[in-house]
Amino acid sequence: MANDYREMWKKLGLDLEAHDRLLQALPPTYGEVYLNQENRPAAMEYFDFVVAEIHGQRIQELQEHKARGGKVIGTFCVFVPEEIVRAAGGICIGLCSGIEMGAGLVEKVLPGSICPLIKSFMGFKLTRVCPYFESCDLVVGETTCDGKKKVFEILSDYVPVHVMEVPQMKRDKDAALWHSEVQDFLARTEELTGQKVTAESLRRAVREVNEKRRALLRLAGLRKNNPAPISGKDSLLIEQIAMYDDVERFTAKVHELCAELEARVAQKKGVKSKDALRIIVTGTPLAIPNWKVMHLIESNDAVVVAEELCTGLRYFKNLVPEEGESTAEITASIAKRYLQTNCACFTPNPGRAEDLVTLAKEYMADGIIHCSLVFCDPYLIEAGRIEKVLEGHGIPLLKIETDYGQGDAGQLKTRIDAFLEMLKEKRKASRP
Ligand code: BJ8
Repeated sequence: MANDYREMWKKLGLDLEAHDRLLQALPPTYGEVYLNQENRPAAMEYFDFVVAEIHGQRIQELQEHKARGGKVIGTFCVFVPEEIVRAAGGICIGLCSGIEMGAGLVEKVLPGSICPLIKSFMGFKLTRVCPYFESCDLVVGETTCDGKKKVFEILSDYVPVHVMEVPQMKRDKDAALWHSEVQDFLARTEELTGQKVTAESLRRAVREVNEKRRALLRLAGLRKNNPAPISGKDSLLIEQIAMYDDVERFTAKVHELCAELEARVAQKKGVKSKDALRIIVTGTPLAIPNWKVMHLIESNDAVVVAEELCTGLRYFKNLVPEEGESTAEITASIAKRYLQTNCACFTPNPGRAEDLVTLAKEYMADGIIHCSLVFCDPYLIEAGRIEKVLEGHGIPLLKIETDYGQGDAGQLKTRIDAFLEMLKEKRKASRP
C-alpha cells in the first residue's frame, strides 16, 4: 500500500498481526487472477488501484467522514436501501465476507455446518481484521435466510445491529410490511446520524445511486456484444467494488471504462476471440475476494458475460423512480424497488428463473453455471427449479456447490471443463 496506514488501523482497534497476514494473502491471488489477463482495458487501472488500497485510501476517507461527525453503516444484503443512508448524510458500506476468516474463533460461537459467507463476516468481527467493519457505527442485518437472521443476534453482542424484516413472500401484505420496515430504517438512520431526511436529500440520494446503477447497466449492456469487450472477472470486480467505493467517483470511473469499451466494440476487439463460449453465472453472491469460480471458467476459452447475482445484475438492474414529491412518496418507491429483487429466500421466486431465460437470450449465452455456497439451503434447493425451467427452454445448466477454500478447485475445474466441452460440441452440432 502506497501510504503507511498502520496508525489509522491501530486507532481502529485492528489486530495488526492478523491484519498483516490477511493483506499478505491477497496480492499474489490478485496478480494471478487479475493482472495476468490478456487484453485488459486500460481503464481497469483505477479498479486495480482500489484493490491495492483496499484497507488504505477508502478507510481514510471513512475516518475523515467520521471526524466530521458522519456515520458509517455496514450491510450484508442488497435489500438494505443505501439511498436512505446517503440521504441522512451517512456512508453505506457493503461488508465483503468473501474469504474464510478466524475459523477457530467462529466455531466457538457458531456451528460448523453453516454457510461460509456467514462464518466469514462473524470471523472478520471476531478477529478484528476488517477496517470497514471496525469503522461501522451500525450494522444492518436482515431476515433473509435462517442462518443470517440468527447470527445477527450473536453479532449484536459485538456491534450495534439493526435488523430489517425482509418478508418471505411478495403479496400485498408482505409489501406493506416491507414498506413499514423501510420507514423504520429511515427513522433509525436519522436517529443515528442526527440528520433529518428531507424530500430533497432523499431525491438527490436516489438520483446519485441511480446514476451508479446506470453506469453499471451501461457496462452490462456492452457485454452483450460478441466478442465481449471485458472479462467476467473484471466485471465482477467492479460490481464488488460498487458496494463500498465513493458513489460519485465510482460512477465516473465506470463511465470512463465504458467509453473505452465502446471503442473496443466499434473495432470488434474483445477480451477473447468471438468464438469463446459465453457463460452466465447465477447463484449466491460472490463477495470480494471470492473469484475462484469465475477464474476457473475464464481459464478456458470462455467468457462470463453476465452475473445474475447480488454482486451483479440483481444489485443494479432496477432503478428507483426519481419523481416523488414527498419523503413518504419517495420512501414508498424505494420500498417497491427493493422488493423486486429476486432472492431465493422468497417463496415462490419465479422471477429469477424468468430473468435467466431472458438474460440467456439477450447475452447470447451458451450456458449457465449455478454456483451456490455450501449449506445455503435457499439457493441449493432453488437450483432444481431453475434447472427445470431452463431445460424447458433448451438452456444448458451446470450446478456447482463450493466454499471459500481452494481444496475443491481441481474437482470444480474438471466439472467446469467438461461442461464447456459439452457446450462446444453443442455449438458445432447446431452449425448448418
Ligand atoms: S438478496 S442472496 S445478498 S440474502 S449464501 S447468507 S442466503 S445461506 S447472501 Fe443474499 Fe440478500 Fe438474498 Fe442477495 Fe444465507 Fe445463502 Fe449464505 Fe446468503
